[in-house]
Amino acid sequence: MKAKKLLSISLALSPALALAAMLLLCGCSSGDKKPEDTPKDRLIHRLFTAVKDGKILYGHQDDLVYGHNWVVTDVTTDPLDRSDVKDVTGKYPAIVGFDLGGIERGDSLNLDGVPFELIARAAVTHVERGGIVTFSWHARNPLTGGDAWDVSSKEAVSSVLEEGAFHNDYMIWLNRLSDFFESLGDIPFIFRPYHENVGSWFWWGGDLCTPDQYKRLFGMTHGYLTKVRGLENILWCYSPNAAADPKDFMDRYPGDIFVDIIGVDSYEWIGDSTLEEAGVRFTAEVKKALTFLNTVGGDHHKLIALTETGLEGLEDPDWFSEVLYPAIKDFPIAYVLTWRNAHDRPGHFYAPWKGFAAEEDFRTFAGLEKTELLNLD
Ligand code: BMA
Repeated sequence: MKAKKLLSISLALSPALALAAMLLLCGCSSGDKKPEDTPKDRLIHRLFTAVKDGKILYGHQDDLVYGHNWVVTDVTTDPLDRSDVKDVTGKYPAIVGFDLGGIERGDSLNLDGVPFELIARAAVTHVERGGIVTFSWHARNPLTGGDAWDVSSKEAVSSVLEEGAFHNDYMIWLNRLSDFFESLGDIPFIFRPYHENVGSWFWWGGDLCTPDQYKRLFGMTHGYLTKVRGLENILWCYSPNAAADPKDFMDRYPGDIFVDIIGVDSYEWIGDSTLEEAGVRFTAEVKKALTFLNTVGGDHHKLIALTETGLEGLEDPDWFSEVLYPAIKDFPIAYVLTWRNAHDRPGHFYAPWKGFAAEEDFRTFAGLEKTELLNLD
């Protein structure tokens, strides 16, 4: 990390000096790089290879740090070998997701009460086992001090852009985020900031900022982490929520140089419908979104993924093999990630655990042709 210190010092002096320092430290220009030279290149290649082989990697949020009825309490020495997915299938998920909400304030626990120290150890452990990690970031509202869901002001995004009143404060937030990423060492990972941005439930949402402001927020974050902090191991993922018209995704697309993966978040909601109606509606939404992403991914040469999904409480015990799998199997997505199994909210889970009714179906899903969990050699 000494090289990064040198870079930070140069940056404090002048951006031009920093760029020169970066090139010096690399000992090369990016043109000298061979394909698959860096950890990031290798992860991109691995994901493209999975797609080429017709595989969809399965991911689960917060796996390893807690499950439906257990939680890791020994942050520093727990072996992190428990997983609801592994309890049921014998394998860890290929991808594990974690959320960094709270890192911006310097908190020691994330918004769901997970110590960042534990998240860092679990992320590195998972990668050392051969898995892949992805981070989302439910950052607090920088203008109001409320949480990520505080949409009381339409000025939050503009307030942190270069000319905004909270720009410097936001740089401190990005600095803390970067410190966390730097603490992971050289592992490559997927970062998915400012997600579900076509909807309007987060301060960076569709009605809360203009497309240009959104793109500037994403680009500014990318620029700070990569150019200022020299974090080169990040696969940047842009992941709007499934919108009625998927074309809306691209109004806020940050641009090819800022994005490695284009994903979409889509959940099944039952509401007043029957299970069957909800399944049909979800399937149609996922297929519509992935049909669009397939075209866009091809046009822009990007990986595509179903970055968040699930049916809360798995009321449909055959959901994984009979609803999710048929909805995704014909699309070249690199991965699908189901949301977390909260240990402190009994109904808030998205993957089965040992003893739950949908256990058998999940084993069926795990054994289907396209599904890939983590194969430990
Ligand atoms: C949501 C819920 C919340 C949680 C948030 C961030 O979908 O699971 O309970 O705080 O994600 O993890």
